[in-house]
Amino acid sequence: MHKFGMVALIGPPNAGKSTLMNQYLGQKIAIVSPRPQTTRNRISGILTTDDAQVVFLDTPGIHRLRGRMNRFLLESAWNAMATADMVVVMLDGALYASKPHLLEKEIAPLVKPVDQAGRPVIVAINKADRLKEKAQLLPVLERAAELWPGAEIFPISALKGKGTDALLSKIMEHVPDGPPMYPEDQISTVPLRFMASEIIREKLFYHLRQELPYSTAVEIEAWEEQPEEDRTIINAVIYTSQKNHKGMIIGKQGETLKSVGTQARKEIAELLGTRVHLELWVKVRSGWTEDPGFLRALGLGD
Ligand SMILES: Nc1nc2c(ncn2[C@@H]2O[C@H](COP(=O)(O)OP(=O)(O)OP(=O)(O)O)[C@@H](O)[C@H]2O)c(=O)[nH]1
Ligand SMILES: [Mg+2]
Repeated sequence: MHKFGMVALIGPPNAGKSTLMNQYLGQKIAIVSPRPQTTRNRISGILTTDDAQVVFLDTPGIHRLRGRMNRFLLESAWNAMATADMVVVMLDGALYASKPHLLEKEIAPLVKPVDQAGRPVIVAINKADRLKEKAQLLPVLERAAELWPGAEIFPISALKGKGTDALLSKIMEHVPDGPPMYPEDQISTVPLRFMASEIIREKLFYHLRQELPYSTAVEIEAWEEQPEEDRTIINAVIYTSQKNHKGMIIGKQGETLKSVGTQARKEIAELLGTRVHLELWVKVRSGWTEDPGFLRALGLGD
């Protein structure tokens, strides 16, 4: 017998959803940062074993922010749940162990939609490695058990890969029978161009302070493969919605943009297995976070 199914990873921003998916796939498919609202698209990661194929759907963190882009982000998380055979709800256990009042606030927007989706639920309480005493997780475990009665609950560390095997075994129990949908060496349905733009966006999260990364979007403008040179030429535009952010993204004497470019180029080269020539431009595009056409061009929403 062979199994095939889709698993939606849902949870508040910064819970570790993308980290868990990368951990299962053994490589970075989804970008990760220490700041909330890193993921903006639904990103698939395909795990193929001898007798099963599981498609993880990583989703944007669920929050209550306003604005069109945020509505698009929520939409893609809810659509992932509707598509999936089951849902893994991920919570930052370490955060709620130290700040219990945040638990209710952060889970409030997701409880009802998860119930309404009517899919089997497993709860992963993440970042257990941050706690000296596992007992500190008890209040979080108890609340999760109240909210999702009957759901299996797993304390894990997505980062260190602790408890993740047990979680995967339980996920597999819920995966229906079915033939594989993808070739065994395919690891995502996300195109390489998009992955490259995400790598650039990730570097912006690490190099820019405060709200700056949230005003940015990255679009690949040109992509030329030159196999005889073992080289890929990529031109990318970093859009910002704020005029006064442009200079900060470029940095003094272009330093910030240069570091972003250097780090992104190295990682994109690893991804493509060729040398990469990366050119970055920064452009102001006022109001892009409210422009549905542009948001769709970035692949946001479904
Ligand atoms: N200590 C520790 N840190 C973790 C763990 N899992 C994730 N992190 C860190 O938590 C931060 C957020 O991780 P992400 O995987 O980007 O979280 P996310 O849920 O995808 O966040 P959004 O995309 O914003 O919704 C990163 O700095 C991760 O390295 C864990 O198990 N232990
Ligand atoms: Mg993420």
